[in-house]
Amino acid sequence: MTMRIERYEKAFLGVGAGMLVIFLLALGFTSISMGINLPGRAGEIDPASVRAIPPFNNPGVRELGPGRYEVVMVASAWAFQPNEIRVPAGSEVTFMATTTDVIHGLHVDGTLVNMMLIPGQVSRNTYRFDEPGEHLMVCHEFCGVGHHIMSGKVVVE
Ligand SMILES: [Cu+2]
Repeated sequence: MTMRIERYEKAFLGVGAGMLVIFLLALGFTSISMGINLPGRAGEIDPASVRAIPPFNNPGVRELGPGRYEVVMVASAWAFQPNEIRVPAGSEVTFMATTTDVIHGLHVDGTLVNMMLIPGQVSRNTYRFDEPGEHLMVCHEFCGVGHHIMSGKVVVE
């Protein structure tokens, strides 16, 4: 009886260890081969004075160089500023975003841009928009009664 319990215990530990190895390989594969990474923590900022601190005092889309753009974005209940972003197809776009009040999310549909915007933190993520089209941009962290209207779009021309 004792032997049997030990054998199952050992098998169960083996399953646990095997799953750990599989998950670590999946993590390595997605981050190295597929380029899926956590958005970077690009810095800290005083959430009360976001609108006075560059570059967030002037949100918008800027061209950094040929085919390279930066979107400086301020989220607040319940809007993104800017809420419409236009870039040419093939552009590499770096999103720099923060929030002035509560936690918001920034998800650009159909892309790998999916960040949390946390008061006091600057979030950064870069994505290449190869195909022309429109991407819905939504807040995916419940942020109050206007959460469902907090949206915008990225237009790839
Ligand atoms: Cu929200």
